[in-house]
Amino acid sequence: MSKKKLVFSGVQPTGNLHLGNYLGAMKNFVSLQKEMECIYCVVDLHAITTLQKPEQLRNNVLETVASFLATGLDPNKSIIFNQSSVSGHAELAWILNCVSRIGWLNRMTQFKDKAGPDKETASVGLYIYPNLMAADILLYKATHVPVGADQKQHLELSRDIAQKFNNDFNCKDFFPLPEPLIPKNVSRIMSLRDGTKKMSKSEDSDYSRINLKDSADDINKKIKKAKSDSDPIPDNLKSLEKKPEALNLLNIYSEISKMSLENVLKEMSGKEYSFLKSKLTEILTSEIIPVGKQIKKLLEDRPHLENVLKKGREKANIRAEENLKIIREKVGLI
Ligand code: AQP
Repeated sequence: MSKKKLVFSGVQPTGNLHLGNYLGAMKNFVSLQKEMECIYCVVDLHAITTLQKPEQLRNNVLETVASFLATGLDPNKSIIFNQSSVSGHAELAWILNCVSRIGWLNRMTQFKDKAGPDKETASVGLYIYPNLMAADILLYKATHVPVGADQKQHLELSRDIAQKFNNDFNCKDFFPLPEPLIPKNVSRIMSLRDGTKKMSKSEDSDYSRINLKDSADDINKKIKKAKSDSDPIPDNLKSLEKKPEALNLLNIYSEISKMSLENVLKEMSGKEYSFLKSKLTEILTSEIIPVGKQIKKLLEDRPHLENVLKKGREKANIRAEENLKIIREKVGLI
């Protein structure tokens, strides 16, 4: 088995990328690119597990590529492409559908959250989405997967599927068991309106999230309106246990200012949340506005973005085909 480290991760082109995607995943993508070989994928097949408008989906794919580049991914260092353009993802997903167990999928909490109370009407694709995610990773025999904490359970399933394939087809160590790389402090950025829910693109209220393309005025308004607490900022974490919205704002500030949460509390204890909010607006504006401007600029040159995808697809496809050839043999497919 090759011991070489290889990173794989994906982002769904389902609309405006937000601060959760940025802090939970994309910043990590950029720092990993300096240390390891990386493959970053715009996972359009995952996006269609819920109905998408075709024209909008095409635009969202390019916007996700623009966001990758704007946050610092370099197509000369990392492979950047869209999932549906490498058919091996769908082929391996089918093979892994036959390895994965219904009982394993039944435990996936994200399906329960996304399908809502009437899960009978959810698409089959949404239900088997974690098998496709396993295929995305295993197709390249990736060893490390940078994701937010919401994806931890899916990563564990990918490991189970890899292990079962290796056992079923008597090929110990064929698929590496991929390890999640989850940022320690900002593993889950929460909604600005409800600190018990993760910040998400599909949440109805735009006030629940900071989008990468938000204007300074949007950021200011959203942070002003964000839920916090009427008590002053405490000097210890314990007092924040039942105050998820306040904790979330402090966490975001701590991450972007690169100060530990303890030091943030030391600096701010006794002050009102309006003080934190003005500091947070300032720091978010200086971090996010340049990214948003760069996304908009990149979107003016669609041929460039299409070319990035084309080059990435060519590189990804070579690797995928090499691995698939062996996988087909192992399974007995001619
Ligand atoms: N709130 C979050 N905090 C930390 N990390 C997050 N991620 C997403 N939301 C947060 C991480 O971003 C990467 C890309 O996620 P995705 O867009 O592919 O899918 P998602 O997790 O389903 O994101 P959303 O915003 O919730 O999308 P919708 O609303 O379309 O379902 C992943 O690594 C994820 O962990």
